[in-house]
Amino acid sequence: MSQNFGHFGVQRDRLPLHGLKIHLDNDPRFIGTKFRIYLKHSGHSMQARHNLEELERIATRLRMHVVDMVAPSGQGYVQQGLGAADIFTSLFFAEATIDSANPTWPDRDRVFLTTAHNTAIFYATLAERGFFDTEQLATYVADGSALEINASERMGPFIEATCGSLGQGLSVAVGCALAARRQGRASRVYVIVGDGEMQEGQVWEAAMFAGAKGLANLCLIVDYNFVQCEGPMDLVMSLEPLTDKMESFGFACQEVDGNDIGALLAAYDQARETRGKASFIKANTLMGKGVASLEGLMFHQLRFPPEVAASARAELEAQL
Ligand SMILES: Cc1ncc(C[n+]2csc(CCOP(=O)(O)OP(=O)(O)O)c2C)c(N)n1
Ligand SMILES: [Mg+2]
Repeated sequence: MSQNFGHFGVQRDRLPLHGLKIHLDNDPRFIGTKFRIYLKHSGHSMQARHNLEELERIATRLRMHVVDMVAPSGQGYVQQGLGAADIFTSLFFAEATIDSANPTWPDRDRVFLTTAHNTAIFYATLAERGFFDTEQLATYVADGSALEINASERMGPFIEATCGSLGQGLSVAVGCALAARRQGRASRVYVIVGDGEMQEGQVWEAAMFAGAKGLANLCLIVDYNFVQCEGPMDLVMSLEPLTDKMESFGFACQEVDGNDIGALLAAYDQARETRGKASFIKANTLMGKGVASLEGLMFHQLRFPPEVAASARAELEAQL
């Protein structure tokens, strides 16, 4: 049976995920039953610390929110939200030092989502992390709602920058990283950029600056889901060899399975320990991750009829 999900797309069944699996049981950073003991900025109480299984449950909950939020409009950024849930979970619930009670705390880490259209997962994450009430998620993209399709600073100070115009967010983030370094702050700056967005010229200008200045407090993560508006990356305009390019710009590069929370955490660890260089993480994500019937369907905007949403919801719920 074939389901018509959208106006453009291909089934992604054989595209390789160049994932680097980390076997947590053998990883000295994890103890016993995969508990992550990790203290950053010595003794901060702001960081949510969870074990890996708990983080995976959080990611599933976030995916359920994505389904619930997009379902009423029958179309939207389902595939990107499901695919990026592990990046958001690992950053907001483990890596980034942020305080939902004090979102403008100057020494916080900054997390920028420059693909500002990927809001279902972004808002779900912020709400679950305590920045606003999860009940508000039900208003997503409704007329008059603060939860607009593109995240903007209008929503609150926890949105670090308005980034709907693709390509601009990294420049803002680089400026923040430079300012933090000049001010002697421990803050780190994390930036999630889209693979399609990486084609924007301004991204490379900002990357050149970050590389030249050795911004070691900057961690650029590309959500490499292989899709941009017009179709698969390789058919529109390939970025490859991306890590070689970023390396030549002065970045310390890693490539990970962006749906493996343990691998993402290990990559952040390595980035944090890197001296004198900005970090680049190519996080390969699978569109629709977590819902078998949607995995690998490469649609920029997925048509999402109620029956598909209901079965996706049930499938995710069973994973909790
Ligand atoms: C400068 C600019 N050009 C075009 C758009 C319209 N647009 C919104 S999303 C998108 C595709 C982005 O692809 P990608 O960065 O791979 O993000 P994904 O949806 O795959 O996460 C485009 C072209 C925009 N928002 N900004
Ligand atoms: Mg993409």
